[in-house]
Amino acid sequence: MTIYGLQTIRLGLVRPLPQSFLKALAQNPPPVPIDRDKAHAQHENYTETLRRYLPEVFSVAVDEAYPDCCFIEDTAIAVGGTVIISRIGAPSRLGESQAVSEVFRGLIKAGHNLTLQELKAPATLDGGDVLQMGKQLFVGLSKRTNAAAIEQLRDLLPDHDVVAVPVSDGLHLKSVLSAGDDETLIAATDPAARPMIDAIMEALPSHARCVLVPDTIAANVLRLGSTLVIQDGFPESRAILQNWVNEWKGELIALNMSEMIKADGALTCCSILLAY
Ligand code: CIR
Repeated sequence: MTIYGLQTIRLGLVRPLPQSFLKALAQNPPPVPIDRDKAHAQHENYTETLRRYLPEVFSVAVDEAYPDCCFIEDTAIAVGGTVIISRIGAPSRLGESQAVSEVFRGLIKAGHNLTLQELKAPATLDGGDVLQMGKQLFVGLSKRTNAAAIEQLRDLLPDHDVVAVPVSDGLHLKSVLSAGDDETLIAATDPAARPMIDAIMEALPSHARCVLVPDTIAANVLRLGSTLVIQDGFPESRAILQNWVNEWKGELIALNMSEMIKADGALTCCSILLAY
């Protein structure tokens, strides 16, 4: 199934939420502390949703030493069959990639046609800074992702156009925008997002469009074939996204991820999806 330029997602990786999640990094302490049981239930619901829509979902063993380990998106990026193991920009998270790399090695041994690469120091990169739209890879230059990572990505992905996008505000590039499909950027109306949107729209083909939503967290969506997964609890943004989904007669489902949001996590950050 190929939908609007999206390749079929063959498999996904997730990593369960650790008991230590209460110690996860957060740019600002949430006014209401994280409810761990609720967080577990939300993360399990997310995982079950992926299992419903993807042919295969693998789980990386949880590691209590890493309170943020459920945010697996940051540990590696998958571009077609090339998996690039990252070096996360937060020192306390650097070791998270090891177990993810081992799972990919196991998948390769089991016959998955993947190539494993890795970023090397001094590169640092969080997967949350990487936006893929067709053959273009937009990479946020942020507090977590540096120019050395962008240079290495250019060498590792010679058939892709790797475009650096300065992230002046917020944690990651995808904290304020994400790909609805290869030609549709979903982005927040927040003025802080504007320079990032402009840089991306300028580089995309002229027929690409941008769908703006008023809630910043709702601008991070997860596209699973003909289903668009969005954050629950943001009715204005939901109505806009529902209209867009109606255009291509897709399905919209909303997940409540309130406890991940408290640790700066969005929808894309809890999985690595592979389409190859
Ligand atoms: C962190 O600060 O690294 C985590 N608390 C949140 C990471 C979210 N990752 C993502 O959106 N890709």
